[in-house]
Order: sequence, then structure tokens, then C-alpha cells
Amino acid sequence: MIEVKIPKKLPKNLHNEKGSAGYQVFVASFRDGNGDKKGDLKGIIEAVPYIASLGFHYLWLTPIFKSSSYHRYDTEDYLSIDSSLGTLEDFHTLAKTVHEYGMELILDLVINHSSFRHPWYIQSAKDYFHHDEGKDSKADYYNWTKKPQYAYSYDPNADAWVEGRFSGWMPDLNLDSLSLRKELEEILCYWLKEGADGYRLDAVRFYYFEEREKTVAFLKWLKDVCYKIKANCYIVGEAWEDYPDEQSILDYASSGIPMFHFPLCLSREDGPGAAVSFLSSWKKFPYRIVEEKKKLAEVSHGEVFPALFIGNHDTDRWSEVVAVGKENQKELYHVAMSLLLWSPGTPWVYYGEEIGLPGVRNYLGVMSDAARRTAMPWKDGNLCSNPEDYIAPPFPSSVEEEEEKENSLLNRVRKLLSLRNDYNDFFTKGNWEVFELSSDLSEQMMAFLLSFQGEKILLIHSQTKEPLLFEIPFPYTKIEEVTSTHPSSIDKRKISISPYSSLLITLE
Ligand SMILES: [Ca+2]
Repeated sequence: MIEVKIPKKLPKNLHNEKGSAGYQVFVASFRDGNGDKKGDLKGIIEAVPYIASLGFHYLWLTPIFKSSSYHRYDTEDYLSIDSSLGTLEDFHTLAKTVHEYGMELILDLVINHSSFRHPWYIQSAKDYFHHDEGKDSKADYYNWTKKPQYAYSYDPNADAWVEGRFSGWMPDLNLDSLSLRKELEEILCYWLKEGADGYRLDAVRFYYFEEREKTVAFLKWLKDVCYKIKANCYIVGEAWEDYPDEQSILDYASSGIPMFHFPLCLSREDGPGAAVSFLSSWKKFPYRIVEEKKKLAEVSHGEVFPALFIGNHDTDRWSEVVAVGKENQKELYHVAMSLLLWSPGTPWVYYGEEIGLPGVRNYLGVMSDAARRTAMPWKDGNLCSNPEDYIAPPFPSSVEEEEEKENSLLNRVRKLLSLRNDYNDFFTKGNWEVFELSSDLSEQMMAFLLSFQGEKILLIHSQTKEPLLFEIPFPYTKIEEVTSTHPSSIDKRKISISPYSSLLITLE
């Protein structure tokens, strides 16, 4: 029996059935449940109440299937849980616990490529070598060629070159193979039946390299397979195109599956991180996100909402890149979190962002992705070691200590999501407009007008250390506030907005 630790401060809506924000866990580094210092399913089960208490609705786990690497983005068996993570029974307990908290479990599915250790691959090389075209042949599961080409690796077992966009150890699957499609169908259905609620699809851009129409057709097929088991289950893809390519996001969305919004994620572009770093981005962000939401809905007949994020396991931690060099960097980090979590659709937070965990790939000249995937600092001791024995600079706090600080980023996340979940229909299904501000205010303030079924709310964000004077132009019924400083003062419709605050105003 696993002891579940309930955080002290619970929001009123711990059962997050109506939520829409997601939390990404890098499994190897999140929480150890069996004492071997490696993240596992038991550890995640223990932490579900914490994630639920923050107000997240979706929990995305990086790959959990059999693999020899610490990140497990090279699958060796899509139908079994990696033994170092636990058992199928543990998976069932995890799914049950997630569901008890009203949340949904999203599994990372890496089907652009497999591991070169996957039995499919070993068999495929043999069958290709022997020109085996019988009904059980797996020769066509991978893309073989007799002539060397860019991004292909030679395999003596096949006496041929195989496509591997990432490396020869991760050969690309041939998604056109009808036999392979049958296997994929089995896999997709299996985990949904076992308790998963959806998928995060890895490396969608490479499904059919530079053949976007074929990729979109494949995504539609995949969605139909999943919907037969779980109608409208949440599926999201990763398509990291070259900067800047918003068109790709729209093209993929025409399949009915959203992609993570890379064009609005990295700090150099116009997403939440950039908005608090550069004034030009602050002014552009509200227009871009409102426009994106409209365009995504248009191309997908209303099915797809934005999937915004700031960082993930492949990017430097945003505490390192957002508002760098600014005297109020920490406060602006809080504002960026407001912009992210009060954005339309399904915003995603990468574990540790809520406590400002650091990590850059190039640290003191050492290049390592492990730096972006370091151990979550729990005070109660169920710590993981860092991947690849990476030595990170000491982190001076822990989840439990941040819980205790009234104005911590962690508690801001909780307040932002508590309100977001109360008004979930506005955030996901509602109509979003930028609320135009006078030019003197627009450099420090941002406002959105959201409407849903005839009701309206106004969202306001301040990014300045001075109080901002603002007169609400409409009659209102309620003002709710998320602040890391002190409450705003309100006199009828005149507000002195406190520094770095976010307000949600219910209009009459
Ligand atoms: Ca473990």
C-alpha cells in the first residue's frame, strides 16, 4: 500500500474534472518510490495529490515502455512497462489514482522510430536480407535502401541502409506498412483500455519526413483509431519545425490533433516567456495568441485549441532564459506563468517550473540534456539521482518549502489554476478578444475579454513594479486576484493594480 501524502493547502476543487492545463513529468527524475534513486510509477502515484492540488487536469509522462536509455525515447517493446519503473499493476494503480483526482493520464508514444533493439527491427533486417516477402515478413516495417543516403545508417544484418533521422540506434518506422499499422492499432487501443486517457506523440515532423500531407493523413487515422476506444480523448503532438513556422501548426491541426505551440514557446519568440523579456513581445503576444486560437479553430472545425508551453525536456529551463538580466526577473517569471496558465486552450507546465528549477544544456562548458531533466527536489527524501550522474548546482529549496511560502511561484500556479478551473469554459471554449488599452498603459498591462454563452470576464495582467491605475469600463460583479505582492485596492470601478498581479473580473 502506498502512503499518499496530501499537501497542506488544498484548493476547493481538488477533483479537477473540469480543468484543462497539463503537467509534464520527466519520469526518470520526478520521484523514486522504491529506493533505487530512479524515478518510477510508485513515486508518481505518491505525487498525484500534489499535482492535483496545483489544479492540473492532464498528467503527461515521458515514455514508460521498455527501453535501455534513461529517457526511454527509444522503445524496445510498446506493450510493456519498463521493469525499472514498475509493473502493469502499478500502472493500473497510477491510472486509478489519477482518475480519482478527476485528472487524465497522457502517455508519451514514440512511433516515429523504435529502438534498434526492438524485435521488429532485428526481424526486419533479417527479412530484408533474405528478401522474405511472406505474410509474416517485417521487411517493410522500416525504410531500407541499397544505396547510402543522408540520415540513413548501414546495417550489416540487412546489408542495406536504414532511415534513422535521429540516429542509427533509433531507426524510423515505415508508417505506410499495413502490417505495422495493425501493430500500432493494437498498441494505441491497448493502453487506452488499460487506463490511459490519451497520447503525446513524439517527433511528428519526422513521421513522413517533409511530406506534411501524408503526416496529416496518418494523424487522422491515428485519431480515428483512438476515438473508437475513447471518444474525444486528448492527443497532442510534438512537431518542432524550424523557426518560425506557424503554418505547420495549422496544417497539422487540420487533422484534429493539436501540436505543442513551438512558435510561441521559446524565449526569443513572442510567447509568454518573451512577453516579459521584451516590450515588443509584450505588445504582440495577446494579438498572436488570440489570432492563433481563431486560426486553429478554423482549420480544425472547432476541434483544436492551442497547446502553449514555455519549456520542456528538450529546452533550457525557463528560469534561465526568461527576462535574463532584469532586476525584477523573479517577479517577471511569475507574470510569465500568469500569461501561460491564463492562455486559451491547454497550457503545459514542465515539472519543476513551478519552483523555478534551473538547468541549461551548456553548463560550465559541459553539454548535457540531463541538465534540463534534473531531480525534482522533494524534502521528504524520495529523491532521484540526476540522469547520467549529471552534477547540477545545488538548488536551495524544495517543493515542500515552496508550499510554505505564501507568495511562492508554486502557490501562484495553484491560485492561477484554481481560478482557471472555476472558469474553464471561458478559457477553453470561450471567445477571446484582446482588450485594447491606452498607449500609456499597454506597455505595462495586458487585458483579454472572454465571452462564453452570453457571459463575459476580463483578464488583466500587470508586469510592472509600480501600482497601475485602471478604470474598469464595465459594471462588474466580482474581482478575483492572483498576486505575489499585496492585494490591489479597489474603489468602485477604479483599481490600483498591485505589482505583477493578474485579475479576473466577472462582468455584469
Ligand atoms: Ca525507483
